[in-house]
Formats: sequence, structure tokens, C-alpha cells
Amino acid sequence: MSIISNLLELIYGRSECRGLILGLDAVGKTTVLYRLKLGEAVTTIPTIGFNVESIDYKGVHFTLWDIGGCDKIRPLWRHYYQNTSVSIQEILFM
Ligand SMILES: Nc1nc2c(ncn2[C@@H]2O[C@H](COP(=O)(O)OP(=O)(O)O)[C@@H](O)[C@H]2O)c(=O)[nH]1
Ligand SMILES: [Mg+2]
Repeated sequence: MSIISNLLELIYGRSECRGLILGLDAVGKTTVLYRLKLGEAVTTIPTIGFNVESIDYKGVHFTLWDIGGCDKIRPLWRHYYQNTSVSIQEILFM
């Protein structure tokens, strides 16, 4: 098991991590998500709703949610972290 998964096990007692990628429109959230998933830059279209991908990295299973950032969708962000144990360390603001 890698150092990262050992650390996560130590901190959270698991080798699994859920995260939210939040930010304003067109700052590159979807690009980052698919860069991590596929290892390459992809052509994106504005996200309506969300993209979710599972990524295994160094023995840790990440589930990353990329939530659309346009002003109509922004009020819905709070629903994605409601009733979860998501802490500030698991939210990537862009
Ligand atoms: N120059 C440059 N353009 C980027 C970068 N990341 C994303 N983009 C471009 O910015 C635009 C919006 O990216 P997107 O990932 O859809 O943004 P999102 O709305 O935050 O999901 C796209 O045309 C991307 O190709 C970057 O690091 N540098
Ligand atoms: Mg997007």
C-alpha cells in the first residue's frame, strides 16, 4: 500500500476518498477531472448539472464530483455536501 493510502487510512480509517470540485464557470473544473481520469486534456462543453468519475490513484479510490458553476446551478451546490461527512479538505475550490 502506498504512503498516500496509508495516510488516508490513518486519518480517515479508509483508502477511499470522495471529493467535490467547485468553482466559477469556465475555470477548468471539467478539464482537471478528465485530466486526472484519462491523463489527457479533453474538449469540454459547459457542464449542465454535474460530472462524476471514479479514479484509482496509488491505492486510493477517489470519487470526484465536478459540479456545474453557472449562476443558475450554484444555489444547488449545498445539496451535494448535505448529509455527508465531506470536510473542507475534500472540496477543491477553483
Ligand atoms: N489556457 C488554458 N485553458 C484551459 C485550462 N483549463 C481549461 N481550459 C479551457 O477553459 C475552457 C473551460 O474549461 P472547462 O473545464 O469546461 O471549465 P469548467 O466550466 O470549470 O468545467 C475550455 O475551453 C478549456 O479548454 C488551462 O489550464 N489553460
Ligand atoms: Mg464543466
